[in-house]
Amino acid sequence: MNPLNQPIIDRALANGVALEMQGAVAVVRLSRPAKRNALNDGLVEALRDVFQNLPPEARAAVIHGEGEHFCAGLDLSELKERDASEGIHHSRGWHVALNAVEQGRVPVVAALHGAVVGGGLELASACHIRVADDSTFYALPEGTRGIFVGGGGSVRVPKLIGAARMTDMMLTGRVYNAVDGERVGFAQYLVPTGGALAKAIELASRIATNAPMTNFALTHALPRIAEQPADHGLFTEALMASIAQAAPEAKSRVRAFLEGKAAKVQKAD
Ligand code: 1HE
Repeated sequence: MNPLNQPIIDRALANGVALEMQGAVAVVRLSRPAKRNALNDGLVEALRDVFQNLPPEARAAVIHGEGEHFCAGLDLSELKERDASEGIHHSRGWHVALNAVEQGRVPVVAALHGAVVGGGLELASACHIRVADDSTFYALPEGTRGIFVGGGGSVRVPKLIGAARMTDMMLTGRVYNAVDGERVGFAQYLVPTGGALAKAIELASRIATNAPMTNFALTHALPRIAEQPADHGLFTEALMASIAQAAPEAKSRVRAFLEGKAAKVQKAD
């Protein structure tokens, strides 16, 4: 840990976000269980600060929630009488924090259980991989509370499940259970109740062994390429591919395979 970052990490903890290193994996915990990890302003700022100041040794991160739920979304007790201008800045503050998760230095795996609702689902959607256990449920109660998503949900959630399903969730209050949530694309992994954190750490530990340039390409280049017109995307892909291939780590990994020293791709179970 860079000692200069310690005051930032201590302040984040006071605001409900704990950071612990497990090898090269930064394990970030939403730690406000009495309020179901509802995201108040202090907690959103703490998330931003932690992801902007991860220790240099971090090569991947996991985010999970303490208690019975991942996250109950926006802290509704802070939903004051904001005017339009204040509302814009509040939403933009969430965007900065969740961009710090999505566009930070390392891939982030979310370990989900219980409620993943409202802003909690927006946070989960900003992660690169989602592991859900059987207790997980997904909802966007903003629709029934007379508000709209403001933490990037209208950009990120349709990328996972499509705009039609998100519209349905918000218009009708539909809640997806863990099995259907994996089927529609919220989570890439579904594990028995209580198993999400261990699985997420296992995946993050594996991700941490990738060449850093590969992880960068997947978290920073791929999302942009996917949104570019095909011709621009192919051009960007060629640039990214050449940069990744040129890295000494790529050359040594390819050489190891050709010399029979690296693992083959195994048939899936
Ligand atoms: C809260 C919040 C919260 C719980 N803000 N205090 N999000 C929602 O509309 C979801 C609201 N929460 C719930 O539906 C339920 O709390 C849960 C399904 C998540 C969990 O139920 P349960 O039975 O385990 O807990 P609980 O008894 O409802 O809540 C425990 C305490 O947490 C209680 O406070 P207490 O002082 O009475 O003990 C609750 O009031 C409190 N609590 N959730 C404030 N969300 C950037 S825009 C994003 C917009 C949104 O996210 S809107 C969706 C908001």
